[in-house]
Amino acid sequence: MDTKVLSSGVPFSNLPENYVRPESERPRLSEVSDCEDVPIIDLSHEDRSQTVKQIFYACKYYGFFQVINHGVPTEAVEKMKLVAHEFFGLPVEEKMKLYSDDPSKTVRLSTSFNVKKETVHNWRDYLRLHCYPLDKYEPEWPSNPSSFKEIVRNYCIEVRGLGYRLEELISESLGLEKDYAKKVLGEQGQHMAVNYYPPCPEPELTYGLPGHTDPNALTILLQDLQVSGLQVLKDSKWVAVKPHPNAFVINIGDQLQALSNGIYRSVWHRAVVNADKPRLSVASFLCPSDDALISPAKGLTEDGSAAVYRGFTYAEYYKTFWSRNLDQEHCLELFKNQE
Ligand SMILES: O=C(O)CCC(=O)C(=O)O
Repeated sequence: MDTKVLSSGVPFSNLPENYVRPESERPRLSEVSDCEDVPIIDLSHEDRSQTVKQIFYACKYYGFFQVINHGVPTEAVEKMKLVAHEFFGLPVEEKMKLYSDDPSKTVRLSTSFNVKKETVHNWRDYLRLHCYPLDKYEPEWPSNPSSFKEIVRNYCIEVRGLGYRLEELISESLGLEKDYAKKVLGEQGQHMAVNYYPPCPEPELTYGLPGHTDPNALTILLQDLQVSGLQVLKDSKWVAVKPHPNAFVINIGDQLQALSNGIYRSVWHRAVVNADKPRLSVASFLCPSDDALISPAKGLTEDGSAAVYRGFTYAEYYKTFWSRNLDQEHCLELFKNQE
């Protein structure tokens, strides 16, 4: 049976041809080393100005960091991981009830990235959910496993709170008012991608997700502690981000890069796969409201620095992002002011 998804319960002995990247685009796993100096920021630190400085450094030089003592209860995190595993362990017929390759769907199980647009596929299945406002979207979420809605709802609330705290720290770190980003980004949407990467027969030839930047404002990623796979581009080299216990990985998205006038980086990152074990990650995305007008913050151009990007609405940006392949040039390049 052609089930469309990879997590059908039947293991693969060969990598199907339409997952094989051309030689020049392969991940070259043996050349990737661990990132030894990933910034780890303790959000329970008493001295806020110290935390703000760490955030500045991490966002400017890395575009990503890990947070610990972040306030999201361990129980909420563990339950989220368990229910995600349970979901992907369901019989394929049950999961396929939610299958769609239409990116505009607010709840969908899908595979790869954008199957209708891409020529080479990625070794990933994912459940994508819109999560805010909760009362609007929760009724559409899977009701199998039976605890799914309650667990994911709770997790979403906690993660949103963390996102807001981080946006405040990020605004302050740019020398802006604490609520600057929150005001500009409007009534922020929240999306979740529960990513499931099954064991892959030939991990050297393909990706879970190829290099990309995130189109939203901020990403809060929960990584599988046992199975690593996240890599980021640092100083033009791919490096592996080893999972840190009880941490989230935070990525600056394209919108915060634009708002910061390019001081902060929406980092290129990718997920690689392995032959032995399935890997799970849960990405939570905070997204500006559709009509939010994004442009470099005035406070960052008042000294005469040129605004690197033109103003645009998030709706315009998002449409452009999804009309392209994931691994093309940085989507923000298309929104630059002429020099
Ligand atoms: O699985 C990962 O580590 C990365 C996930 C990711 O980049 C995404 O969902 O956009």
